[in-house]
Amino acid sequence: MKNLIITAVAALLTTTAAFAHDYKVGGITVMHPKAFETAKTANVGGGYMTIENTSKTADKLIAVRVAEIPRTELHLSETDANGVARMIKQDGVSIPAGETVMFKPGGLHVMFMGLGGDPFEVGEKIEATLVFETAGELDIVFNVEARGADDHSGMKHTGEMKTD
Ligand SMILES: [Cu+2]
Repeated sequence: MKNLIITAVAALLTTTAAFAHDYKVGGITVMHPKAFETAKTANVGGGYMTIENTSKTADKLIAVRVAEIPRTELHLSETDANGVARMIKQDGVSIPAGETVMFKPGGLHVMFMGLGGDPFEVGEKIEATLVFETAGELDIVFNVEARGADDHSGMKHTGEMKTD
């Protein structure tokens, strides 16, 4: 009977952790990493998440590695004075001490590049490793979700054009 209770508690904890979809390393917490489904012909997809730094030391996200995708970059979407939107490659993204940084459509995002012919599908999981300057490496999973109204995949993508 005792074993049965322990099993039930373990199952409950596992379920809760999976639902929360958060990841921690040092003072860094990464919340709800997600990506949107992409069209069959899309060559790029965006990754979004919230990163909180509860430590007293500034940190910096310097790379995102994904084994199955040719290249992954950190991008910032900006709209200039003429209303033209473009994406600018970032060498790293600072996560100041005690602050929370949001990666979201129209702003900072992870750019998965070179998808060619292998689109993201709803329910798919993208295993990735985030590399922080101070906290080190953190394995996370981006859940692929249905495309939102605020998706930016139709935007002009200068980073992609430069590198192709
Ligand atoms: Cu981008």
